[in-house]
Amino acid sequence: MHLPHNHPVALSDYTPPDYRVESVHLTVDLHDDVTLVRADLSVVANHDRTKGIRPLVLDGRGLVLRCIALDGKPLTTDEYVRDDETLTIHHVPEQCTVSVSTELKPQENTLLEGLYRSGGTFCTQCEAEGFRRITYFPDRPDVLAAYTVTITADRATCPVLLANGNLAASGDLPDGRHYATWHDPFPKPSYLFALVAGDLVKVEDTFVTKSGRRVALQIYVQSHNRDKCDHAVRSLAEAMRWDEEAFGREYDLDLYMIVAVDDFNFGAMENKGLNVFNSRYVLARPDTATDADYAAIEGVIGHEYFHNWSGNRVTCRDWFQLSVKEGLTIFRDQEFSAAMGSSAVKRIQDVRYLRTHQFPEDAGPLAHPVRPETYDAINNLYTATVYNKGAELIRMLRTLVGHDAFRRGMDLYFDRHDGTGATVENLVSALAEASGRDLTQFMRWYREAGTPEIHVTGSHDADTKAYTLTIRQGVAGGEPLLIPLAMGLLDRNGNELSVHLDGEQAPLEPGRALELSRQEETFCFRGIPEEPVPSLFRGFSAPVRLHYAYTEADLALLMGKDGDLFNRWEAGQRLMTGTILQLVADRRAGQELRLPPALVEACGTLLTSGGNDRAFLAEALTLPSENLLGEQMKEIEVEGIFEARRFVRTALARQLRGELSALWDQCRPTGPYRFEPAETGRRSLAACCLGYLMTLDDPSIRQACLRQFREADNMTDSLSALTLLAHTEGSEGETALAEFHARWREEPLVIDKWFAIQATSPLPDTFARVQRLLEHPDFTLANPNRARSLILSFAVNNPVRFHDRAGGGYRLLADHVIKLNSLNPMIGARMAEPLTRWRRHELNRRERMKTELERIAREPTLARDIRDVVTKGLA
Ligand code: 0A1
Ligand code: ZN
Repeated sequence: MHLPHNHPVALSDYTPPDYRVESVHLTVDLHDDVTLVRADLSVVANHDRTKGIRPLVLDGRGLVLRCIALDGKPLTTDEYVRDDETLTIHHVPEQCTVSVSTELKPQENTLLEGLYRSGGTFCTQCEAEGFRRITYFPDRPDVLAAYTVTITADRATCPVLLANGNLAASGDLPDGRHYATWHDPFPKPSYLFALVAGDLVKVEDTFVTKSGRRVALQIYVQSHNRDKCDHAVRSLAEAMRWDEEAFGREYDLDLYMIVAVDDFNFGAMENKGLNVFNSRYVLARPDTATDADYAAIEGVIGHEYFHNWSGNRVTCRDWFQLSVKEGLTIFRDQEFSAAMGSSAVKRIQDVRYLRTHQFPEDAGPLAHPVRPETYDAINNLYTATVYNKGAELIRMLRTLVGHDAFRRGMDLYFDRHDGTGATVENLVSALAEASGRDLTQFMRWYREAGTPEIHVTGSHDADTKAYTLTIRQGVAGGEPLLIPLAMGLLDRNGNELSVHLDGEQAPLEPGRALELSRQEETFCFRGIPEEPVPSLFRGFSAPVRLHYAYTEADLALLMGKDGDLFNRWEAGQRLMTGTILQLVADRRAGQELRLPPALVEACGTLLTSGGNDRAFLAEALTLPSENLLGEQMKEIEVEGIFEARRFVRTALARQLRGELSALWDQCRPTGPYRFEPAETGRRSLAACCLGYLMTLDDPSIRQACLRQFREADNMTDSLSALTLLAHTEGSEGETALAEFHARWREEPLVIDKWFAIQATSPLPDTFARVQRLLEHPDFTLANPNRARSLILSFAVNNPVRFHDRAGGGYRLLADHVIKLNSLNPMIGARMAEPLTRWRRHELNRRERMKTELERIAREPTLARDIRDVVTKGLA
C-alpha cells in the first residue's frame, strides 16, 4: 500500500519558517486546456545564517513545473531537488525573488482542492493545503504575504475575474481575452488566497461601517440564481453590524465579495475579501429553501464574515491551533444567530448538534483533543471537536471570566496578534490578562479528548436547612478540569430559591456559575427549607455528561417551571429518553409496551400551556433522535430504539390527538412567507403537530398533509408535508415525490432534498430505493452535496435501514468510499466515518462493518485522507 507522508505531523516539531515571503505576484492564465501559473515570490531568510544557511523548501503537489528562476536567472535541474511533495533550493541568498511557472488542468481536478472548475466557473479552495496544488510555495499558515494577482481569461466565457482585495487594473487583451489585477494589502497566509473566473451575475448592496466607510457587498452567482440572493445580502449586512456592536470589529476593505459555486467540499471558505461558498449556503427563495436553510445561510454567512477578524486578521500559527479560528468563530456565529432569533432555541439546537456529532466522535476511534498533538491528514481535522467543542471552550471561558472581561480580553487578543498567526495559549492568555484570572487549569480542556462525566448527588438536612451537592468529575487522565456549573434550586412548587453558599456573604449573583476544579467537591447552600430540585448546568454551561438521579416528578417540575429555558427542554429530553430506553428494555424482555402516564401528562401540559414561544414548544415536544438514544446505550439496539421510539410517538399522538389537532389549527399560516422568529416558530410547531398526527394512519390527515404539500407558498411547509408523506405507508408519498421532482428538476439544491427524503425514509424498502437512486440520471458522486444527500443521509440519518442486518448498507457505503478514493478523497474520508463506529454495535453488525473497513484498507493505493480514517477505525 502506498501512502505519501504516512507519518503524523507533531505539534512538538513546530519551528518557525526558515524563510518568509513578503510579497507574491501571481499571474494566472486561464484556458480550457492548460492553465499557466507564474509566481514571483519575494523571499527573505528567517533564520540565523551565521549558523549555517538553510535550504528553501517549497511545497507543491501534482504540479507540472515549467521553469524556476532565482533573481531572474533560470535554475538548472542540478540546482534544485524535487519530489512528490516539495521543491528544495539549496543555495538561496538572504533576500531574493523566486519565480516559478507551473501548468495545471483545473477542468480535470475532481478533488475540489486547489484550482478547479465548478459548472464552468474557475474557482479555488486552498485551506488547508490547496495552494500547493496551484504553485510551489511555503504553504503554511505562519507565512503571511501581500498578494498581487493578475488573471487573464477569455472574455466571452469568463467575463468576471476576481481575486482577494481591491481591483487595481483591468482591460482587454488580444484574441478576445482580458485581464484583471487584484491587490490585497493585508498580509495573509496562502490558505486564504482565492481566485474566481466565470460567467456570473452580481447582486449588490452597500454597508456603511461604524466609522462611516462605505463597503460594497457583492454576491456572484449564475444568472438563473439572481433571484435567490436577497437573504444572503441581508444576512451579510446584519453580520457586519452585529460584529461592530458585539465585538467592536469593523470591516477593513472597501469590497466584500461572496461567490456561490455548486461543487464545494465543505460549507464555505473565508478567503480574504472573496469568500467562496457552497451554493446551498447562499441561495434561498421562499419556495426553494426551508426555514432551516434560511437559518443556516444566516449562520454560515455570519461565520465566514466573522473570520475576517478571527481567522484572517488574526490567523492560526499552525494547524494544531485550528480552533483559535474555528472554535472562536463558531462561538461568534452562534451568538450572532442567537441574537437574530430565539437564543434558547439556538442553544438547544447547538447542544443537540454537539451531542449528535461531537460526543460520539469524542467517544470513538477518531477522538482527539480540541488542540491535538499530532495529525495524519490535515483535512480530517475539520471536525466537530475542533469546531463545536472548541466553541464550547470559548463559551466556558466567557462564563468564567464574565462578559466584560471577555470582551476586553478579545480586544487585547485581536490587537496583540493582528497580522500574525496565534496559538491557543495566546488566546487564553489574553483572556487571563484581561480578567486577572489564572486560567492554567483551563488549558487542560484543550489537551484532553473525551467528554467528562459529572456525577452529582444532593442531600438535604431539614434541621439545619442546609442542602449539599457533592460533585465528582470522572476524568480519563485523572487531573480535574476547571468547569463552570451554572445552576439554580427550585422548591417543590417550582419557585426559584436563593442560592446562598455557606460561608459567603451574599447569594450567588444571577448568571454567576459555581466553579468545579477538584476531582470531588461539595457545595453547601444554606436557608433551604425543604429538599429542592437542582437545575444543573443551566444553558449547558459545560460540555459534559451529567449524572444525577432525577425522579420523573423532578423532571416534570423542571420541564414546567425551570427559569432556565434550556433546562426546561433538557428535563423533557431526559424524561423522554428514560421512557424510551425503558421501553427498549421491556421489548427485549418480551413485555408489552405501555406508555407511562407521566410522559403523556408532561406533553399534554406543554400542548395546552398556551406558551407563546412556539419555536421552543416545538423543540420541547420533539423526541430525542434514534442516534441520540443510541448514544445512551452501551451497545446500540438499532431495532429496539426504532420500535420503542415509534411506539412512544404513536401512543402520544393517540392520547393527545385532540390537543395536537387544536394546536395544529392554531398554527395555520395567516399570510405570505416571511423569515422571522415568530413565523419560523409557528411553522416548526405546525410541522411537529402534523408529524405526531401523521402517525395515526388516518386518511383524512394524509389528505390534509397532501394538500399542504401542494398548496404551501413556501418550501418549509411543502417539504415537511412531503417528508411525512414519503415516510408513511400509502400511495400519497409516491405521488408527492413524483410531483416534487417534476416541479423542481432544474433546481439542484431542491433535488438534493428529494434524494435525502427518500434516503431517510424508515419504510422497509428504503435500501432498495437507495440502490435505485444511485442509478438515477440526477445522481452523481462528483457533486459533494448530491453525494451527501443520498449516501451520507442514508448512512447517518437512517439507522434502522442503514444498519440492516444483512449488511447491504455497509457494503454500499464502502463501495462509494472506494469510488471516491480517486475522485474526491476528502468526501470519501467523511463517508468512511460511520463505519468506524462498529464497536458500538452487536456482534453481527460489528463484524460486517469491520469487514467493510478492511476491504477499503486493502485498496492498493489509498488516499491519505481515507487511509487516516480507516486506519484509526481499525486500530
Ligand atoms: N475554514 C472554512 C472551512 C473549510 C475548511 C476546509 C475546506 O477545504 C478543505 C473548506 C472549508 C470554514 O470554517 O468555514
Ligand atoms: Zn470557519
